[in-house]
Amino acid sequence: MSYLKQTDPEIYNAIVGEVNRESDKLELIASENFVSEAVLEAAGGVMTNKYAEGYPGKRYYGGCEFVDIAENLARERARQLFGCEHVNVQPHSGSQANMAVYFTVLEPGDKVMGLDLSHGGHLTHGHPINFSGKLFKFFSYQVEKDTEVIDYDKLVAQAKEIKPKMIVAGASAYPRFLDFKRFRDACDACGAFLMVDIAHIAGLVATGLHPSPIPYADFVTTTTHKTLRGPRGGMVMCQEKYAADLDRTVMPGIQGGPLMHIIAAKAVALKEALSDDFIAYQKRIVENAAVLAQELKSRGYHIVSGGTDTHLMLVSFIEIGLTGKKVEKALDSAGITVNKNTVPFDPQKPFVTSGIRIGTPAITTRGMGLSEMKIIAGFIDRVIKNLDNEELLKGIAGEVKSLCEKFPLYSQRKD
Ligand code: DSN
Repeated sequence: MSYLKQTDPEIYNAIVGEVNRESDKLELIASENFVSEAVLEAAGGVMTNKYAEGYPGKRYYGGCEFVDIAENLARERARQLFGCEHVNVQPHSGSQANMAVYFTVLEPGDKVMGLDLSHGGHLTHGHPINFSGKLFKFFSYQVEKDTEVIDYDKLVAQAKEIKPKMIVAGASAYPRFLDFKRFRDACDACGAFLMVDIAHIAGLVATGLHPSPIPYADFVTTTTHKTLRGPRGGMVMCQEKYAADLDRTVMPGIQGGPLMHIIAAKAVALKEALSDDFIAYQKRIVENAAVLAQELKSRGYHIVSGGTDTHLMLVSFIEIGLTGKKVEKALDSAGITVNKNTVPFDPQKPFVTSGIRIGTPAITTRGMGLSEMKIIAGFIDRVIKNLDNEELLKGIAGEVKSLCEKFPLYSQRKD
């Protein structure tokens, strides 16, 4: 980063600070990951300079022969990885991927069903303060109070009653497998489209560790930066019959020029995701999450739904009367990064919450395994039992740093 150091020392120092933060702390935010140096190179490359409205072979600008190579590779690799008929790799984010699908087949005011945000859903699945909830008439489905999972018979019954034009499956804080066949049943019961947002589980779906929605869904959206371990961005997959409408909705419908450097980086990440190493990596993510959940459970914590099938777990503090806000802050002081998260039937506001969400994709990328999960569960437990003991939290931060040093990350960037 010698150019940056000279041109803009303030940004240079902020980036070095971030490299050190990522290296020295335990990153347990379930939606984050550490991309490879190859992905970083592509994302930081000269394709950022290029305007390329349109699609490969059919652009509104000249000089697109090399960005066309990048976008075609991204599309081919995504189709191969997920076994989908068509893919659009241009959405700048997961929100825009979801917006593209809604605008492809819905009209303002149409009825849609989505998982309640406080039960694990996402803002773009119909929250009233989000464009989705403002433009469309969303109805929430929820998890059950006793099991903390979705009851699919109830979902089908709710779909029959509401008769939505679309059902959105997918979540940002749901630790169990989603049953896409049952979602299809619910859609078929009322003639609805099925959109599945696999942003969180894309890496697991790509490697067969979570059942795929492709055989059941009309549209599948994802981000590319969570378990898929690519650059920050979005993607939409669909059946061929929707391809032309979807592509027109993405551009010119909701976006202008695609971010070609990010599309190139998506292509690189998708190539990495097609490797055997990536399958082994995803298996380790799931094994690590299962062990971490079990270790916390055996220390008496309430793990929502009793455990996890995926890369994440939710810890509920409703019974012990703590807030996610307080626990998040204390963990941060101890060098452990998580996010506070609402849990089902949470009495607290979203900025306070009664839970935290924990995920293993990032720490698994840096090579941590089962024995580290046991150590990390111990750290978390000690923090929660000593939330106000700053001296002890500082001591744990030292132990966290020593653990992290055994699993180096971006060390050549710490100049
Ligand atoms: N903000 C993401 C997450 O943390 O799950 C979802 O978009």
